Amino acid sequence: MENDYGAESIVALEGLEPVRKRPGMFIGSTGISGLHHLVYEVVDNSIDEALAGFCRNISVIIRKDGYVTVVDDGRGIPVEHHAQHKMSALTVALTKLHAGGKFDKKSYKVSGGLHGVGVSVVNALSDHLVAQVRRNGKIYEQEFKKGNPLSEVTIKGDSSETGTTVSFYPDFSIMEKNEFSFDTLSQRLRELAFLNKGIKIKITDERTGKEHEFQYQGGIKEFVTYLNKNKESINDVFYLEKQKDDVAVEIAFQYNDTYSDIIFSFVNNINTVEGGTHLVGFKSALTRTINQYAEKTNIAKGVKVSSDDVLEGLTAVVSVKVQEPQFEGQTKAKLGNSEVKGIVDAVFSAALSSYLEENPGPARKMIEKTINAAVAREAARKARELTRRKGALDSWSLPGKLADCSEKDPAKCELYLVEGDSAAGSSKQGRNRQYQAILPLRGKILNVEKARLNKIMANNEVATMIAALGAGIAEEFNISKLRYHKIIIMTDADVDGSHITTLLLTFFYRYMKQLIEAGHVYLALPPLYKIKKGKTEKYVYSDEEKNIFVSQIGEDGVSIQRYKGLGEMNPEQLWETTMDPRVRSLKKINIDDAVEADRIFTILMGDQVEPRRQFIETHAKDVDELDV
Ligand code: 0RA
Repeated sequence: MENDYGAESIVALEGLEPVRKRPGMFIGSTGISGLHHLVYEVVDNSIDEALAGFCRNISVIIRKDGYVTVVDDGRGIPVEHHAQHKMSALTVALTKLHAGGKFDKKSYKVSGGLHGVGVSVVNALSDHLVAQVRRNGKIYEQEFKKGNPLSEVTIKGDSSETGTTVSFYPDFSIMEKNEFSFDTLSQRLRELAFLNKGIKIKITDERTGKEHEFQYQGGIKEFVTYLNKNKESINDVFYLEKQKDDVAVEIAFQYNDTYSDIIFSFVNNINTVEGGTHLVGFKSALTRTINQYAEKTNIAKGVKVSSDDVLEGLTAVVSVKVQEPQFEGQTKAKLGNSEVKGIVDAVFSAALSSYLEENPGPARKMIEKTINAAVAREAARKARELTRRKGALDSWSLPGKLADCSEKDPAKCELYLVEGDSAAGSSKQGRNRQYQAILPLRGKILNVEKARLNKIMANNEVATMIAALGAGIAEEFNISKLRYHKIIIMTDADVDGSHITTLLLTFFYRYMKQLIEAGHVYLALPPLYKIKKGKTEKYVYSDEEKNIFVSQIGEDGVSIQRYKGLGEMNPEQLWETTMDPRVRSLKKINIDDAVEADRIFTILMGDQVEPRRQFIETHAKDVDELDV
């Protein structure tokens, strides 16, 4: 069956019987989608007339009596005598298969529904159809029943306008249900209005009084704006329209701050849901051009952006118009023409690289977005690899540095992230092994080559931490796998300590945001002073507390020791002051803390020198040891 359905055999066909015999072959189905297809088929003819430059307005009316009417203000279907068929050209157009377009070889027929079969198919599947043509100052009309003329073409009156009106009532002995959907038709008409800029398309539902009118001077550029409407966008919409070797290429795209992509591709106004050569050309040009620019401007800093990375947050519409499209794939919705790949690639990469050159600001934002995607993806890969390398995260296969707890219920477990090996040693001895686990963090992780987050991820301690938490990272983060419900950052109360805290919070915020949102992250608050008098010892956590205590016991013979670092406390002291749930105080981190940490991190680690200088100046008194 599929083999009969070549262009040649259709051209050879004359009458409309085959359409009524095998409607599915011509309109896909006799169900609801086939029913809507009838409307699109008529509209497509009007769109063609518009693309030829002769029609500006198209109106679709769903009528109460079950008819659908399509009105356009094109030149009107020719009514003149057709020499070969010895009848009016209008009759030929409506009663012969594939007659449309044959009148006018110059016209660039690009639209046409999935099957592109013409208005005669609609006639064949209509119980009643009225075609009215306004042309030559006259109004002509011809009526049909199940595809057969009920009358000659007759002159009904005078008109100074031109155009075509087709009203049809589907033949429900063939079509299944009379259920024209306003929403379905409206959506496709909106799409057609985006795809064919400037054309005004109106749809009216006389059953309900609903009405939509679409007209987009910006074409698919406005389509992208529409698709990104409720999203935070990263750049203005890029737009390209160019013709090369008979292929018209139109591309619009814009990044938003989400992680998923929306790409619509079209060939001759048909949505190619299976993609094809035009989409391949688009994606490869996008990836290559972004990489080239990122490398040249040194924004990439060695990060290579993959084709997946450039898709993150991308909203794009790729529309091509091709003289002889070859459709392939399961649903014939994939473009096969191989030449189109090179054409789209060439025109798009040229235009995109000039755009990037000419708009360094937006270019930078776009590139950074894709680089962030690449970094996150790489981090996720490393975390996966690490997890795989360590085997399942059972206690015996956990990272060696981790002193795990014996409790298995995550809700009862705590993980202390401890700055420095000596403090980690004390806390390992002082802890309650039942439910407290200790992971040492080397003091200088923040300064790893002026750490960018991606480098930090490669840092062994951080990788170990990801493995110990057990919940993965970035888009693969799964909070239900979290092994500890309290993650407690324990650092010295000095500049290095607060840097490590900033780094960890930034890291959690960017790659494990849910951890913070769910309230799993805490700061340990070690004491600031130890006050000693005779045999009495007291740890205090603030200057106020210190002053109060000293004036209770009197100043004589009192020694006040300021703790410089956790390492100065012995295991018992660490337990008594900082880790024992009965006495310790913890600060629960909320998202605002994390946002602030992220901001500080960006200032400290970012490429912009000026804000960093300002930050350091402002905070000079607290950051005398700063090493950036
Ligand atoms: C063939 C030739 C010409 C116009 C059309 C078809 C035409 C078909 C439809 C179907 C719905 N609306 C339409 N509008 C135009 C051009 C004839 C000329 O040269 O004037």
